[in-house]
Amino acid sequence: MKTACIFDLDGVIVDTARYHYLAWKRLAESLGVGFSEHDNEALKGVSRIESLKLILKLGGKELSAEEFDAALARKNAWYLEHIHKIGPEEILPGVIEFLQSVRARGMKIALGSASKNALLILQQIGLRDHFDAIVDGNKVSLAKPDPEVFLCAARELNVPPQACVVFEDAVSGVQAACAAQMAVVGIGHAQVLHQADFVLPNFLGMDIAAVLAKLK
Ligand code: B16
Ligand code: MG
Repeated sequence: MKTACIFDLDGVIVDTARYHYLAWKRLAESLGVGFSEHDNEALKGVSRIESLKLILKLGGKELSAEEFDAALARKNAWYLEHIHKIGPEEILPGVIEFLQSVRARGMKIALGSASKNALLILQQIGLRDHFDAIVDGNKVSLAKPDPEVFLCAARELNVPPQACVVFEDAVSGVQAACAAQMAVVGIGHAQVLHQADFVLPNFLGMDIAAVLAKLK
């Protein structure tokens, strides 16, 4: 029996990917590396450190440990310039109604995100109070596809992994949920997220009853 839902943040609750893109592009160009929206796809769901490693690889660049940390800090400052301006209008379609259906069914709700800015983003969009537990990049050290973030969320909710349904938009996140032995609903394209139990384009017109029926 499923008693809890765990939601990824970026790409599931809110689309912050374009703000990550703008900040990574600014950083990449400051380092003399060209960076396109296509390149940005590989960074979705990937931690901040791993994202910078990918960009350096793309440009064939190397940085000292100090330069690497300074670059991470610059990127985050530029990202936060955007995040401080966002509000509830950035919540993806159907998300609020879906969260309400989960709550109405008496199920618990957690966030399982790689972002170290997750709490700030939830506060900016006014959804903080919808979550019983928030597990983000400040609480876990192993990046998706490691299952740590979702296992930690289940522990915080005090439910077994098998009782959880994860909602994820990134391939690495779907793999993390599978490794945690949780049911997983992909949000996005079925060809990309083929390891999910099933895939929805978004939450529009969906409620938790329909999801649980599909998982049977
Ligand atoms: P931050 P998610 C992920 O969020 C993003 O998809 C990914 O692009 C980002 O690099 C990562 O968070 C770390 O974010 O720099 O804010 O700590 O999809 O796991 O909610
Ligand atoms: Mg995501």
